[in-house]
Amino acid sequence: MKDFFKSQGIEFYSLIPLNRCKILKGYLLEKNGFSENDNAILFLIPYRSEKAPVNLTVYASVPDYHRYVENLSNELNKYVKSKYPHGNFKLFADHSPIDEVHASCISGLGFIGDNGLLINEKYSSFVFLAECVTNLTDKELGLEYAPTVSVNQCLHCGACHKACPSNCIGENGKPKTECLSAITQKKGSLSEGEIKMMLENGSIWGCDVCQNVCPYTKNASFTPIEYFKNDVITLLDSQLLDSLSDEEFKKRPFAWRGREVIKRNVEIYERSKND
Ligand code: B12
Ligand code: SF4
Ligand code: SF4
Repeated sequence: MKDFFKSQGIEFYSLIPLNRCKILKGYLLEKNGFSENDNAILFLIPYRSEKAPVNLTVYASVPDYHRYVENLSNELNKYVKSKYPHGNFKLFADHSPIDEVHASCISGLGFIGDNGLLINEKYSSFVFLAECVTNLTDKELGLEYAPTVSVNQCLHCGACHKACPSNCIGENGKPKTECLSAITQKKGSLSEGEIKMMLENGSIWGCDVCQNVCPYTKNASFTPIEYFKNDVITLLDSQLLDSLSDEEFKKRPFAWRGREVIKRNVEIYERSKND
């Protein structure tokens, strides 16, 4: 498996038994023929492009990572077919059976910041988290289980807490349903307060405030993965949005909500520029 990750340019990966993970959607394991006695190889997908977005978050400006994982899954299937004919492998990301932040942390791939995100020493939190679930053992995979290592820690500097526009961070933080990221993705109409918050924080899809202010982001590396370097949208306006064919639209991270929600946000943004 080391060869596979190397061939795909994936630098950070680590094996852990699933029974150490927090299971969020157990049915995804059962549906794919796995149990909690199987293993997961957690890995990081750095995605921050050098082209800084103007009115989107970094994750919304690059092509959709779910598609990247789909392509990777095809590559994995080709690889394991001859090497491990009796193995069962399945890649997950986001729509996943486990709490990925917790699992990546206990795999030693980074630490959990006060902003709730997995922070990696090289890429900061601008990494998507994914995992390859398999019924094969550590020996068969040629991997060792992650040791309980201590990696760098959150500085508890308070920068994310202070900057969070929704007051979601910290012991008395509001629930994550009030996170600006969730608000920008909500269907229906937004309240005046929500609109103000979205415009003040510069992104019409998602929120990067607690990542941008984190000291670990200052010297973080950009993505080495070609998929996230090309086809980056830095400014999304109505003209660009309307010009995207259905096929092109489907490649964007905001597509899963349909055109209406992102169109609403683009219109709010444009109205504010004209005022
Ligand atoms: C639902 C969801 C959201 C919701 C709600 C977030 C939430 N935390 O509930 C919304 C829409 C708000 C959201 C926003 C974002 N999300 Co989101 N989200 C998810 C999703 C699908 C499930 C999260 C979940 O329900 N976890 C379970 C609950 C119980 O977790 P929790 O309350 O946050 O806390 C748990 C852990 O964080 C951990 N934990 C927390 N603190 C500590 C401390 C210690 C010491 C330890 C050991 C553990 C620990 O234990 C807690 C209990 O299990 C995950 C993918 C996944 N399958 O995990 C992505 C995920 C967390 N999101 C991701 C991203 C990128 C984002 C955004 C940055 C996107 C953006 N730019 O707008 C923002 C960031 C918001 C933030 N600061 O958290 C990435 C995070 C990557 C990373 N480096 O950590 C994930 C992992 C998706 C992926 N596959 O890459 N998200
Ligand atoms: S993503 Fe934005 S709103 Fe959500 S916790 Fe981070 S700073 Fe707060
Ligand atoms: S901004 Fe400071 S407190 Fe917040 S996650 Fe980064 S190091 Fe931790």
